[in-house]
Amino acid sequence: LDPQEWLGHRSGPRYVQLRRRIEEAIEKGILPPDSSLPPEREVAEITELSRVTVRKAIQELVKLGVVEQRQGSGSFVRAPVARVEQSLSHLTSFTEDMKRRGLETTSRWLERGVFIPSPEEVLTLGLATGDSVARIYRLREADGQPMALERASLPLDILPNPIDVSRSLYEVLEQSGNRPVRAVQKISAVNLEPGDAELLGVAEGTAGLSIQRISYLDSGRVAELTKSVYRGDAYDFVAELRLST
Ligand code: 16G
Repeated sequence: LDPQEWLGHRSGPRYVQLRRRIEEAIEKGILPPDSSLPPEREVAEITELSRVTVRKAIQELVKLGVVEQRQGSGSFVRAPVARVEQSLSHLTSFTEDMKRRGLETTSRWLERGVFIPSPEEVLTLGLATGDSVARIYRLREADGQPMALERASLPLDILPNPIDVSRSLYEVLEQSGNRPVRAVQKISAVNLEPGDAELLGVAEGTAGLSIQRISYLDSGRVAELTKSVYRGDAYDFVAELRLST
């Protein structure tokens, strides 16, 4: 490859030019999903760029979620994400939703324990002065692919031992007779913040869906306040509408 062909007609810093060139190769299918990028040294030779520049370009692609680095075996083009259609008419758990699609749920734990509640938690969960709150904060994955970040808060008498939740929160609630039967959900558009984007494996500023769910027990009491961020590139939320009579 002629270095001019890589860089000749482009502007901007050289690592950005190289990054764009690699992005183009991916878009055109020259570098298909799951294929490996040539080693840094080789790219440097072909392009006549320094290895520092090549490394910087690849690091940018990693940050953008286009490329992933696998320990010991180099950089690979990430396979595009599969979109999931999620019904808004049923009160189901993430584990149930993924299971129905034949996908396995895993969670990366970011926080799980008993905390002093925020004013919002006190108000929404109807806590009394001095009450603590159970919090579970997880990155939810489907077949290993990050899908959503979920921050759930529950009154302690509904979830006395947050540590009991090793897989499904709703399963634990079900076992103690505290499975919510109704929920109100609010969905808003967001641009993912850098930390959240990194956890979800997408580029900073990517579109996301922020979802707040407040769920209720049969008694009418609030069981759960969950604030989630779903990947905008992975989810379609679908609701069925009927003519009101
Ligand atoms: C869903 C719910 C979340 C609930 C979780 C329980 C939304 C936006 N969120 O992801 O409120 O806490 O399911 O899932 O639908 P689990 O039983 O698999 O832990």
